[in-house]
Amino acid sequence: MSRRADETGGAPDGAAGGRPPERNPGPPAGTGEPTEAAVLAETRDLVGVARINRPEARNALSPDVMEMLAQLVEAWDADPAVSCIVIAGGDEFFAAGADIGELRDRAFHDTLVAPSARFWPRVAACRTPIVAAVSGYALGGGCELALLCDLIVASRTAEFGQPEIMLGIIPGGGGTQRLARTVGKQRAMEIVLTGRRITADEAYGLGLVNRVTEPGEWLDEAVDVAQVIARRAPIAARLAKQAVLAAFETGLSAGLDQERRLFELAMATEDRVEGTTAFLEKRRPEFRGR
Ligand code: CO8
Repeated sequence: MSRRADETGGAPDGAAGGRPPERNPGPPAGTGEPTEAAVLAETRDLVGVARINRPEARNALSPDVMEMLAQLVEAWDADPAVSCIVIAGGDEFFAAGADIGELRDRAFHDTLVAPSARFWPRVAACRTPIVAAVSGYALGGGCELALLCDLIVASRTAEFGQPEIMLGIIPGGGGTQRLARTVGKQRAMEIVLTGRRITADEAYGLGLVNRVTEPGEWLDEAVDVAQVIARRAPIAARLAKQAVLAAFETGLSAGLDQERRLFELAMATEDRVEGTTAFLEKRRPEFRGR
C-alpha cells in the first residue's frame, strides 16, 4: 500500500474516505456553535496540520480547542495517510495558555474532571511524530503544548513562558516536568518561578526549540521538517519516537532494554528489507509502512 495522502485520503473526523476538510465542521457535539472552527485542519502530503484559531482570545486553550485538537491528533494517529503532524497557531499567537476566565470560574471539584486533565494524556499517547510550529506567544498551556510536541520550529517572533505563577497557580500541563527535562532544573526554575518570557533565540540557546525561522516562514519550515519525517519509514519513525521518549521515563539500563526491543521490532518490518536493499542498490527506498 502506498502511503501517499492523495491516494489514501483520510478524515480526522473519522468519516470514511476523502481528505480532511480545510476547516473543521465545528466543535464536538454539545459544546456550542462558534461562527468559525476553533481549530482548522488540513493535510499537506502525508502531514496533518492543525491550527488553533481563536485570535479573539489569543488562541487560549478553551475546552473546545482542546477537544478538537485531541480528536484530530487521535484520528491522524490512526490514519495511514498521515505520517507526521504539525500543531500550529497564527502569526501572533501560538496559544496564550489555558482560558483564564474558565480557570477563574472553575470550582475545585471541577478541576478533577476538567477537559484539560484528559487532553494532555490524549495528545501524549500519539505515536505519530508531532512538530509544533510556533509564532508569537506560547504561554502557559501554550508553552506546555509546544513542549509536548516532539520538535519545535519557532518564528523569530516567538515568545515562550510559564506565567502561571503570576495568576496564583502553577503549570498543570506538564510544564514543570517537560521544561525541566528539556532545559535543566535551574533554567526551568527561573522560567516557572519568575514567569518571565523568553525569546525564540533564547529558547534555541536553551535547546527548547529545534529551528528559528524568519517571520512568515515558520509554518512552511515546520511542514517541510514534518514532510521529511513523513517520508521516512513510518513504523520506524514511531518506534524511534517511543525510544527517545523512553529516555524521559526510565533509567539508562531500562531505556537501553526498551531501545533494544524496539530495534528488534524495526528489524521485523518489510521497510527494513526495503531500506537496506535500496541503499545497497543505490536507489531511493519506497517505504510502505509494513
Ligand atoms: N485566556 C483567556 N483570554 C485571554 C487569554 C487567556 N489565556 N489571553 C488573552 N486573553 C484575552 C484577553 O482577556 C483579552 O480579551 P478582551 O479583548 O475581551 O479584553 C484578549 O485576549 C486580548 O488580550 P490582551 O489585551 O492581553 O492582548 P495583548 O496582545 O496585549 O497580550 C498576551 C497578549 C501577552 C498573550 C496577554 O494576553 C497575556 O499575557 N495573556 C495571558 C497569558 C497567560 O497568563 N497564560 C497562562 C494561562 S494559565 C495556564 O495556561 C495554565 C495551564 C494549565 C494546564 C491546563 C491548560 C489547558
